[in-house]
Amino acid sequence: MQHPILYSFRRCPYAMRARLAIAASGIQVEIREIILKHKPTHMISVSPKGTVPVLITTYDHIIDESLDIMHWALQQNDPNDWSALTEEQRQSTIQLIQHNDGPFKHWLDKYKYADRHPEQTEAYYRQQGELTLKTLEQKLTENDYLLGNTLSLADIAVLPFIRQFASVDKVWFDTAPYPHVQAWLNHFLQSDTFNNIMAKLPPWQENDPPCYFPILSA
Ligand SMILES: N[C@@H](CCC(=O)N[C@@H](CS)C(=O)NCC(=O)O)C(=O)O
Repeated sequence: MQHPILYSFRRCPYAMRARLAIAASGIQVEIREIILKHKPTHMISVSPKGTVPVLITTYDHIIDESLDIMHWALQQNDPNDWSALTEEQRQSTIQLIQHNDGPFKHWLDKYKYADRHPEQTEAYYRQQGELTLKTLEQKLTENDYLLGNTLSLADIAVLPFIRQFASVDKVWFDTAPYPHVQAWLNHFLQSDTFNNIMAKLPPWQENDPPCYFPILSA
């Protein structure tokens, strides 16, 4: 194996955070875009839990949790110092990510698919998510990014989920009273960092020639 293999899904926020870290590290992987309803047999055989992202390293080691993939990439090369954190920042990062992947993701899914959860209204689910937006707004009032004045692992891990929350009702989000969250998200969405990991790829099929990520500029 010359390159690690990354099973990914373009719009998945977990896969996005993994691709962001891999791209930042400069490690080149063979990327395999999947369709969630038709997961490749090989992916399931190496990671039966069936979620993306899945990374198979060159030593045939399987990493199938997005945060572990981020750490794997940044431990090898972290030119932006995204994971150069003080102990206090490290603790804040853990808290922010645990909250994001736990309660916030729970309400995000309900808000996104409110029609499948008629026990409460869409507005109720959004209000639960807004509790998180309020916390982030407070942090971003103090600093440009979640942990200070530079982008770090915490922003990279959380931003793809805030993007998803914002996209449920963009008109509402753009006029909601969270100007610092809006600016933080918009800055990220317009960045090369984000756009470089969002290139569209056809779904991978066995016998396809390898497709590499990130795409190296000439
Ligand atoms: N804890 C996992 C969660 C990954 C996850 O849930 N990914 C979603 C896509 S966004 C998935 O693959 N879901 C399986 C499915 O929809 O079949 C991680 O951090 O990597």
